[in-house]
Amino acid sequence: MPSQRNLTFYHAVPSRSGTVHWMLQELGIPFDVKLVDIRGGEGQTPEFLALNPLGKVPTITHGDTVVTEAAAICCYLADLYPEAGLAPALDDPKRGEYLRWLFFSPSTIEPAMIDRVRQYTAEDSSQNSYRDWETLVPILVDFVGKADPWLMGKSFTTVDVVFGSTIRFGCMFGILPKYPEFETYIARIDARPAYQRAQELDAPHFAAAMAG
Ligand SMILES: N[C@@H](CCC(=O)N[C@@H](CS)C(=O)NCC(=O)O)C(=O)O
Repeated sequence: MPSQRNLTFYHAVPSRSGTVHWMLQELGIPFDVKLVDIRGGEGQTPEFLALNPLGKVPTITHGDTVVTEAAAICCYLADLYPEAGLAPALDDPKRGEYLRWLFFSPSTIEPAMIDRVRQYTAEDSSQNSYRDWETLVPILVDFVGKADPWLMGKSFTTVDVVFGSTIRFGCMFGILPKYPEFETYIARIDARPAYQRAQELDAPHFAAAMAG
């Protein structure tokens, strides 16, 4: 049943909020967009900091509920609209695996990619959430290579939106090697109408950001 509470999406292009925009397009639900000029300091206004004290997008408000963090927002939305079939039900045996990979992106892959870009190597890999790059990348290649055609199997889920966005970002910026497993999977993402819709709607904002 559609939610009666108003959904507002705080978005910036380009940014991690692109993941949430894709998710919203997959769900095909009504929402209001508020563009936040994060590069111009709009994330630091008292009004926005009251929603997200880090001053970051993505952020959503759903009625009086505020959700921040891309993966948490996508998880929240998938559970809010179970009829879209983007998340296994709470008692589905696949739920554990779903949550594992959904949160693997921000808690494990992203810190690894950031350390990689900054050329930071911890002396003791047990201090890293991702252990080390050499251990992590084959795990990603194996998981993505087994997509059939989606990461959780036959059904497209929120894991594809969140994990898929991270893999896509990593390959696009040359952080992750362009393994065929990644490229084949990214081509599937690119063919999704909802992904294309989000890109098309964001295109003018992207052009403006690049021009500015
Ligand atoms: N952990 C957050 C990170 C969000 C984040 O870093 N957003 C960036 C854009 S990609 C941002 O809003 N930056 C503006 C700023 O820090 O002022 C998430 O996963 O959603």
